[in-house]
Amino acid sequence: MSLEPIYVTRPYLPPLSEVFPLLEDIWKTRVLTNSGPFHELLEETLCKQLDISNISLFSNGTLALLVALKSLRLSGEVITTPYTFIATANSICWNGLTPVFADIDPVSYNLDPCKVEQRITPNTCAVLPVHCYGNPCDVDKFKSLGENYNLPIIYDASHAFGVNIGGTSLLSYGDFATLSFHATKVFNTFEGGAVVSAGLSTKKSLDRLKNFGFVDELTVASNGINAKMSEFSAAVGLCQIHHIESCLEKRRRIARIYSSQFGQLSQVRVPIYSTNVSHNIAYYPIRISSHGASSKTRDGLVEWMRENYLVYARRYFFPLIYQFPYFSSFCDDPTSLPNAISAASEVVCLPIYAEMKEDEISRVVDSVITYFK
Ligand code: T4K
Repeated sequence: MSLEPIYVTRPYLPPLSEVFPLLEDIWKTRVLTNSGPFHELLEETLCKQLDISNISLFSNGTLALLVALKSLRLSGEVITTPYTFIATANSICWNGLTPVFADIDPVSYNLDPCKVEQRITPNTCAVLPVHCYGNPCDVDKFKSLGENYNLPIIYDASHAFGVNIGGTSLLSYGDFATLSFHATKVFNTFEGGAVVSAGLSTKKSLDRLKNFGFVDELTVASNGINAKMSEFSAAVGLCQIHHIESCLEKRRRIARIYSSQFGQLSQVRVPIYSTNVSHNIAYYPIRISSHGASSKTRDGLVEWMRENYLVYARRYFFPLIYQFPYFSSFCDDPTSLPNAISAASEVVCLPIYAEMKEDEISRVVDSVITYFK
């Protein structure tokens, strides 16, 4: 019997029987977009679910980030991480801003606030950390940094849906926290995203910006864009939300299995999960140390898994942002980024998703263990 491939993720989909009634409503009312009833209900539902006060839905996570930055009317340099998905840096450049890369912490893979501080100059206008893999940044240090230097902190929280720290939503930190609801995320609306903002007036300004800048039918007050979420995506989101807790629990269970199996391999470092944080296990990154005499490497493992087990683990995040040709001119000194450079060459994300079957979990486990035998 031929093996089915196992990909790094597989989107959760609610039962179609739960989606159909909402689609029937859309077909009946013909309200397809422009802040329709499902859009409004999803905003309300997410505020309750995520324990936040203000959320604005977007058509994807990239536009959420782009518009959040735009709303601050910034000019100058934004300090960010080189160890992220390309959309983080793209959104900075699309705003006519200059990305400046600071190094990450070698354990959390998140932007290191001390390294950020070293890169602050009079040109710095904001800091954009990413809660990488859903692991919280050092939010207290970033808060002090923002206050001390009078800089807005915009979190790219694309991976951090549903994460709490000390019982508080991680999304409540920063001037903004942006989310992605892409198919590959813990919570998906096919394509989608959101911005969590601290105050209602900020939310209103984001809502105007994502709707061409319209204040009312006859007034355009800002250089807006179309970044609205459709009623279809909002309806899908409303159906997903009922299943999110069970999806998160299933992910945590798989992470426990992986950690117990791979924790014994001397060359493999498994993620460290803090008891103070309710993790969403958006990704399961392992780190393959390339020190010593072993010929086993991260890239060797990725190839082994693909060739022998049809398991498609992914090298998130390799290459680093400044290693893409367009961004190379934004990094004058790669030697200042040693932690990011070694993470990019040693980390691989293993397949993890709520509906992973037992034989799929076993196949991933076997594929890693046999490589290191
Ligand atoms: N900031 C950060 C930190 C991000 O990670 C992202 C997105 C963003 C901002 C921007 O948010 P969005 O604008 O995307 O909402 C994926 C995603 O496309 C991207 O959303 C995500 N980060 C990034 C980390 O990963 P790829 O190129 O790895 O996706 P792809 O198409 O190779 O998908 C991975 C696997 O998932 C496939 O092998 C199979 C499975 N899959 C994928 C899709 C799209 C499915 O089973 N069904 C699907 O529909 O970028």
